[in-house]
Amino acid sequence: MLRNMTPNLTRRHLLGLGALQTAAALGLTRIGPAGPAHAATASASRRTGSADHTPALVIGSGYGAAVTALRLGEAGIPTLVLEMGRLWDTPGPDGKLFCTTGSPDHRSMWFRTRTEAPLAQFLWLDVVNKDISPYPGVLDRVRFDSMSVYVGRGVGGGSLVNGGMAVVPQRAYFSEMLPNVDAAAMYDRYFPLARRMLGVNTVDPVWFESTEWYRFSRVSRKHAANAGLRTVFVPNVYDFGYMQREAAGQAVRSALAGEVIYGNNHGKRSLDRTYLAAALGTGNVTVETLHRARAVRRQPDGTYVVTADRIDTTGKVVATRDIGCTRLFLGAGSLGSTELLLRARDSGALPDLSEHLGTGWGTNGNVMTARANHIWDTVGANQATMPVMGIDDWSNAANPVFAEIAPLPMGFEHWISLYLAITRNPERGTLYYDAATDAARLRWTPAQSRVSVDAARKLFDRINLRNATIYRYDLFGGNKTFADDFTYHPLGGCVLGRATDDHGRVRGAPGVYVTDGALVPGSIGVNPFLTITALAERNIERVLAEDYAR
Ligand code: FAE
Repeated sequence: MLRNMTPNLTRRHLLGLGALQTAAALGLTRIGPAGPAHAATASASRRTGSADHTPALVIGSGYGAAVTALRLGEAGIPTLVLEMGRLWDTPGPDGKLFCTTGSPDHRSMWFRTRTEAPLAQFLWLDVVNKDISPYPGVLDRVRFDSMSVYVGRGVGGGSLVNGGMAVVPQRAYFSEMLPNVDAAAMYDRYFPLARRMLGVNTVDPVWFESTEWYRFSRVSRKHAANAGLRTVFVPNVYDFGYMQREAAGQAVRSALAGEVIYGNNHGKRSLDRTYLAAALGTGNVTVETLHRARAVRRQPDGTYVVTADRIDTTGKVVATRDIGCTRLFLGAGSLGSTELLLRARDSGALPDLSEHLGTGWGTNGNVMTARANHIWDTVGANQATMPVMGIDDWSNAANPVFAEIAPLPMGFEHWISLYLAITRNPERGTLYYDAATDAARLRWTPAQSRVSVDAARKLFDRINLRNATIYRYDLFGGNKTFADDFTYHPLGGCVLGRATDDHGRVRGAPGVYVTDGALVPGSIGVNPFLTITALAERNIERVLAEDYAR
């Protein structure tokens, strides 16, 4: 079954979508250009004559990885993509690919016995989380001592679980964070390219003003305006034409049925329907799912070998494979790519990797908060899950904050205004390799999160004061008014120009590249996936032009 498709699919997308669809139906872990029935002879190994070597190996299938796989495939380079999660294209017994947020089941989270939703409580009661059976579910919460990180797992990475907001960062801040990147090229070429490829669109402002589904945004806009604050529409990759049909009762509901963090069954242009479908359509790209890359080593001839564990749906390792590659592209996300390189450096496999590896990690200043509205300021029982508006106070030099107006769709009126604030937090953490657990750990303290809370508090104190409202204490556990112990936006660890060169080439390992959010130094001021996509486009274009021309 194909989820509803993007309006401007090319023949290449359709070929790729067909391969994804058939692979899922057959329950295969290998999805290749020739279709899954021919998986054993899929292109990457066929062309090199060896089942264990591929010219290009991409780890992960999120934004950076998907861009890289497509451009390598278009250039005619046989490419293998390894993804630790599953392909989300097979309906469960309920006929749906993904479970709902309200009734999560095994599909919701990555090998858990209970869900770990960001909003743990309502009226101090643990009514949100549910017991589930362990399974390679689509959302993971990676826990470190004072910070946990939400990430997507599956073909498409974070695009499967995120809120779809596709925001171009403020140019001055982009240049401050990434001074060695030519901003003109990014803003003239790569951001527009990324927007087009991802299918970015904007809610119809006329419909927005009248629909019950965005009443919660309009109420928050009014309260922001009362405090003299500006709001802006935020573009998204959710198909708003589809959403309007949902509202009219003409299409199966997804964003209007509470679906988001555990996946959208319809409407969202996730990477499996954009970049990855196009990549498979080139005929040169193969995806292997349920494969977790664990180790990287260099061969005497300068090629690399990646050791990967193949797991089954119980999490058991059913095979361990060594896959050789001429070039290795890491797209396992900020945590995944950094961990692979830290392990390789500190275990002695790639001893020349940079001392900057693991540094420059940040939460993008994420902090969540909620306000209690007056009884007459109803936010609506019906709320769309895709945010479309933000309070934009980033130009306030004294306290820059960009706060997305977030939905809280509970199916009844609760008078809560929820926000995910992105603050300009200069604090940076460090990821390091812990040999005892063979995993990356994070040095990050509660004091470092407090910087984000202080900035968000200044903005929301102002809104509360002008509207005579208060914070909610019952949602985040421990009577907290700010959720400062998790992030949706992990960034950094292999920062561009430090652990890599200015185009993602890993220092100390020629032929290895970082393609994902690990390149961005901890903060970008807006939701990050558009920046990650555009940077990946820029970097792979240069790598194809220079490194493959040699
Ligand atoms: P990412 O998308 O995380 O992909 C990495 C992939 O690599 C995943 O599929 C992993 O399973 C896989 N992987 C990791 N380790 C391995 C390994 N060892 N072997 C094989 N595979 C591996 O990387 N951002 C926005 O811009 N707008 C939003 O509205 C937004 N909302 C969000 C909401 C939620 C709930 C979450 C969790 C995130 C949200 N984000 C949002 C963040 C966004 O999804 C994230 O920045 C990008 O997905 C990061 O892209 P990367 O390419 O870095």
